[in-house]
Amino acid sequence: MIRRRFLGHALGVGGLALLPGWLRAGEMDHSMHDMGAMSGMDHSSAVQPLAAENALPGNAALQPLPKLLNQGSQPGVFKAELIAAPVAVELLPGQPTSFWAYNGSVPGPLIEAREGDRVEIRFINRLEQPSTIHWHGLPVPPDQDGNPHDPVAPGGERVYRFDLPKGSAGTYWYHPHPHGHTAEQVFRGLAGAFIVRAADDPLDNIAERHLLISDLKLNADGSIAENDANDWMNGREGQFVLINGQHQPTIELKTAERWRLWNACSARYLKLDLGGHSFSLVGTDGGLLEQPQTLQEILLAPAERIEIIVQPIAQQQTVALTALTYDRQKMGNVAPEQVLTLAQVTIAKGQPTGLPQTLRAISPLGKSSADKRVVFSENMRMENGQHQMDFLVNGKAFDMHRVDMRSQLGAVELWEVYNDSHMDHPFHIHGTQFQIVEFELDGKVTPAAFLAWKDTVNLRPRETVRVKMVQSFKGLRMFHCHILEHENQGMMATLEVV
Ligand SMILES: [Cu+2]
Repeated sequence: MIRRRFLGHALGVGGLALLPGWLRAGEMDHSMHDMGAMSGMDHSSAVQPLAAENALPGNAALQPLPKLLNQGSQPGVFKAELIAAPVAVELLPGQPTSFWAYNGSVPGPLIEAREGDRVEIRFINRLEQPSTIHWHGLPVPPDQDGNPHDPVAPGGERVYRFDLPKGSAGTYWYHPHPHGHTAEQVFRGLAGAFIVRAADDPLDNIAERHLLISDLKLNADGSIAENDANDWMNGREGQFVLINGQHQPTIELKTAERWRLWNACSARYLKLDLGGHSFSLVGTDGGLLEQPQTLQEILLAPAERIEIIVQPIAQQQTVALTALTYDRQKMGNVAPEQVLTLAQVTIAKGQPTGLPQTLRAISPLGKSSADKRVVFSENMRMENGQHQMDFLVNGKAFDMHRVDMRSQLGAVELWEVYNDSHMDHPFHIHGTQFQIVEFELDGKVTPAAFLAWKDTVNLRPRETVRVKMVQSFKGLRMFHCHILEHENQGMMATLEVV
């Protein structure tokens, strides 16, 4: 019934029960596809038993992300095709899992382009739902940025075109953003990494490794679990956390390495720890910091990215890369947080590589010409005798046909975002990078520790963050909570840049 091509196997990399990015599969036939295409908004779906937590093996060497090949022949143009379609992958023996994938790969292929490049990606939608591609974090014109207003119909296609300006080098990603289907399309496998490189990268002498972290909620029969009521309330977390599609892989670090990490989970927070070893934070969502920052752990909220330098140590040691417990104040009767092992890392004995004191200059955004206030809130109400949660921005659920705010093209604005709820929510805005000015919680104001470019920032319950930003294209921009179940249920609003 299911045709499969295991390219990874042909390349001599074994282990069918893994889900590495290089493992591609043929399309599924339609009967399976229809089963997988049930609406993710159905809160009353029959609950199936989940696969056991030891059902996926680990301990295979971490594979690099597959790359999207540039099919363009002109210098300075990155031209390629992304096809969203169902694929079947055998994670559990004899029980194939139907993912939705870009070019048959979970996660999708890595796009690597350079500052100054023009990007032209033909997107072909072979799903049975409308979809779009949103270029998360990149300064892409609104009509090219996969807004829910611009769906690509099932069976349809379009070309996304945009330029990568100087200064845009950084660690981005791409994922669907259609109205009402974003959470489901991402948790079924549609997300990929996008790196923009600078001509003059001060760290380009250091070997690079990519860790795209995603989350998988798998039923015992191999199907991807539907969201249950708890997932819709707190955001979905699976029993498996994957790196580049692999469960608990191994990493061998022989010399200093520059790691780019993506939190591509729907809702899981990752408080990353490397066996207590310190590392240098060198970049955030929108590229390099001014100076490296030495850290021992860092919280990566959904959609955030970082670049870190991991160095050899005095004696070789194997340590776990873990997600430490972090209480994001989930509601209801939920399991206590647990430390999660993400990977085993063998760090070689050796001398650390010196890092430049200055990575680049970041100019602080100047005086704001307009102030905006955004309030995230939740509201519990009864509907047909059942509890129903609303997730709101400034008291309203998302309406695609309403403009919620307007900004002037090119104006520096100060945005005050307040989380008036009991749960953490990560704030994300499209089309630009912002600078965090300060946080405020319980009357205590904490200035940002250093200048950095960000497009996503976490808010604790009752916390305020103040950020400065500029929008550089006219048109509609979305801003929303990046717990995708919350976004899906209305914690999103529309900014019109005029
Ligand atoms: Cu949220």
